Amino acid sequence: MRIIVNGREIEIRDDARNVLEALREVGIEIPNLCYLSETSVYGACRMCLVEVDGRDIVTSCTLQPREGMVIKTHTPKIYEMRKGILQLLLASHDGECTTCEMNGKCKLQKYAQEFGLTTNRFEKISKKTVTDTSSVIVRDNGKCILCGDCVRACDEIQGIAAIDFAYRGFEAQVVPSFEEKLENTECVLCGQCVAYCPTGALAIRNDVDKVYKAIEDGKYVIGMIAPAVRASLQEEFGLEDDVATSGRVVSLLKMIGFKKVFDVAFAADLVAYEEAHEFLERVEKGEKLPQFTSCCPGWVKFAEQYYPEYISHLSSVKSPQMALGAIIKKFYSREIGVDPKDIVLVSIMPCTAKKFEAEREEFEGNVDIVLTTRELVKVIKSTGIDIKMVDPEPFDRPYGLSSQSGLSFGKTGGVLGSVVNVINDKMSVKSVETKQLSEGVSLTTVELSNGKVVKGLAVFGLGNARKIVDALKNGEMEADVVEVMACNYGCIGGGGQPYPNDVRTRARRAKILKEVQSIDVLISPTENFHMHQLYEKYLEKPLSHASHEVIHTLYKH
Ligand code: HC1
Ligand code: SF4
Repeated sequence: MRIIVNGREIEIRDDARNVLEALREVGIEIPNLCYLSETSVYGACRMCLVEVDGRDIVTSCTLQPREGMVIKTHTPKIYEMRKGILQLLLASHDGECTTCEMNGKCKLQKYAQEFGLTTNRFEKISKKTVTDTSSVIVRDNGKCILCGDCVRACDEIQGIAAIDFAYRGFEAQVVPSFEEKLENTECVLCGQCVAYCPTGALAIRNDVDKVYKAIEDGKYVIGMIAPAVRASLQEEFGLEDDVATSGRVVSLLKMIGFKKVFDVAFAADLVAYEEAHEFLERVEKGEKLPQFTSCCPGWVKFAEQYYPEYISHLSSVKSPQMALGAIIKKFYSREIGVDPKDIVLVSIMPCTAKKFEAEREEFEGNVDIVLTTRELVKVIKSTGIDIKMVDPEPFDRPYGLSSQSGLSFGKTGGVLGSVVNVINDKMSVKSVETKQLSEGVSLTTVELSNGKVVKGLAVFGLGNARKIVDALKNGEMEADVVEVMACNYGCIGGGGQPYPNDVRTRARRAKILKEVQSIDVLISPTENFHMHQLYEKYLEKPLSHASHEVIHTLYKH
């Protein structure tokens, strides 16, 4: 379809959702504060105004494009209107930018700069707002512009609706149910509301100071880095295609006092190996099927809340984060002769719910501090060291080796694919076929040589998970093993990843992770010889007593 935009003829997609989306795709970003391409259109902020056919001024997010339409995106009148909207928002905004998590990334701040708002024609009004700094997710409604992005992300993408608008008019605010602490509501701490918040009204608790305190106290500080972190960190340092960023981080963390840095992808190999054996045992016994993955803590809390009948179906293998933590504290401490109490284990994750996971009673003492990718960025930037100039160093042994499968945990389908790879190594497999059923749901069919078929589903987004689990419950769908990741596209879209966390950025992260994987010579978890050494030394074999004691758990809720 062709339309005329600012006097130029432009070709746009025929089935574009609206003018805002159509123009975004051809490089014209119309200012907006409440538009999310993955949720319903809200039309609240009124920033995305355009002039149509020389007459009406309307919101482009609600405007359907049609052939020959004549649009102006930036007239003097629209410029003034947008300025007025921004001034009104700023009049009731706390304006505490220097201490805001979103400083430099905030859309309101960006537009205030771009529209030259050094003064405000409206008087500053202070309103009573809620702040809660006690949770993993920190809320500061003084910065909220009531765009509703968080509300729609939680309701429409995650299918939870743990937060919503309360009160009316000037008193309106976004609050959790019954104004409780988020942890005490149905919130699963996935952080997707934070990822979509355009200002800093929602942020993640910052635990960086705890790391420096541990170093200062002379603790034996060990770092461990999640697979998805190496797909996103580059964005903050102009290193877009760098496959060695995690190696540079290993080196930098050593410079500031970390004694060792291990790879969580090593533990991902171990978890997949163990989970595959657990699955085959369940098939043999004909119990607790389908088996659900349990490495995503947001999904685990979701399953506990809404599907208690399936808790026993969750894999009892701890997540790679908690499994590696337990191994380091239990076995590695002996090897280095350090009391586990003197080890401080710092896990670096793309995920906000991982902070919550580390605080769960089931995993007490396994991991001490969890930093998100964004917190790691702060650590790196605050050193003043140019990460581009740092020579990459390999992860430390014995927990530094991983396969392509272990790395693939960082994006949707990775856990399922790794489990399938282990099954493939153990039994004779005739064919493996994966097909996309819908956005966020794929089906992998494994045909064994004995004629049996294993069906695996990979699901991302908890709204999708609810649909799939309901379908499994009602017998409308069948599966033997199900991977669920709470965030869009899996951990690469985690709530602790750098801003923005949009569709385009996630696609780029998936590509980088693939490139990082491609330089790995090991393909399947079974090939990870350091994992086998761990079995020889301590764990004996998959599902052994020792393995159950250290890297399995029982979800009690
Ligand atoms: Fe994930 Fe996992 S893949 S959950 O997304 O199983 O956070 O990256 O570290 O534990 O390995 C996150 C990522 C991560 C665990 C692994
Ligand atoms: Fe909803 Fe996730 Fe935000 Fe909790 S963290 S309010 S579940 S989007």
